[in-house]
Amino acid sequence: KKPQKVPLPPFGFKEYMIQKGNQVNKALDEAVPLQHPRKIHEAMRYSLLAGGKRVRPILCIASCELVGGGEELAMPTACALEMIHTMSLIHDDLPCMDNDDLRRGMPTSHKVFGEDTAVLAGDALLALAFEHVASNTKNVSSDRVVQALAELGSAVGSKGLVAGQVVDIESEGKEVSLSTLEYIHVHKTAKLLEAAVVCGAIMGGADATSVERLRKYARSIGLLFQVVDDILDMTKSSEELGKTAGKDLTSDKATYPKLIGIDEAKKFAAQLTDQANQELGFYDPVKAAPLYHLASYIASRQN
Ligand code: GRG
Repeated sequence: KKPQKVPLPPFGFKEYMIQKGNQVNKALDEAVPLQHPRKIHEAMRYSLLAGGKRVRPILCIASCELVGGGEELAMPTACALEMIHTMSLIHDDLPCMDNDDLRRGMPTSHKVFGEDTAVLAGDALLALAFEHVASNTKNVSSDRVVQALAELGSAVGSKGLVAGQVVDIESEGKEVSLSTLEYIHVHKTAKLLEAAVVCGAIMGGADATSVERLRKYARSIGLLFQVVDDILDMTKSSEELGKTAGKDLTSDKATYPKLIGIDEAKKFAAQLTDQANQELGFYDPVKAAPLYHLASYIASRQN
């Protein structure tokens, strides 16, 4: 069947995000009880339950439901994705990395708990992510659970987030080519979003064709997420400085608007949205409504 371009199906997206977000927050709260040793669990909970849009868990659940699985099949993986995302933020904020004082509007983990505990809270969240999927996924074959665990591991390690971070650090203060910028974005941001969608599909019982179709959708929205972030960064810093958009000189960090201009960056974002929607054209538009709207949300988000 040929994919068809369809208009965005009507859907209560805001309510959907709130409802799924609440379910995820409840499951995360239960996944990390405040136990002995208290300080490390306080630090894990502090960062994990500090808000955040919960985009990765919701993508995972939406993908699982699209292929016919119930939310409960994907919930442990959805939680694991947020644990991994949170640990990457804790480590990214450390003095040896970006040295940030604020995250999600609150003091960063190392500012509150000290650097030693922040490192360990990240490590513990990473380990718990894998344990949580392996121990708490119910009614999914072990083959599928193992496949999802492998997908998660590859998204995080030296072929995934860590690769992106390493190349990002190496590129600091240097002129960065478009292909290096894309490498950084694909690895630091898109890989985990890809794992979210792919793992959701695996847990939901998708066949191999569907998993790969949804992987393509996820690759497009993964890069889109970061291109939009770059555009937002530029617009925000320009507004703050009362400058014209497109002339941001506040940091030497490479971004899409800086390398190709704001208009081309916006065109690229539109292209990526179209590519993502094309993959969804193979599915019933009503069932795919959450993923259509998630792509559109990522394309037009303001934070
Ligand atoms: C993963 C083992 C391991 C180590 C960490 C530090 C590091 C290696 C990688 C950096 C990863 C990083 C900080 C990527 C940026 C990801 C990103 C786009 C963050 C913002 O995501 P949002 O907008 O944030 O979804 P909220 O707060 O809404 O969750």
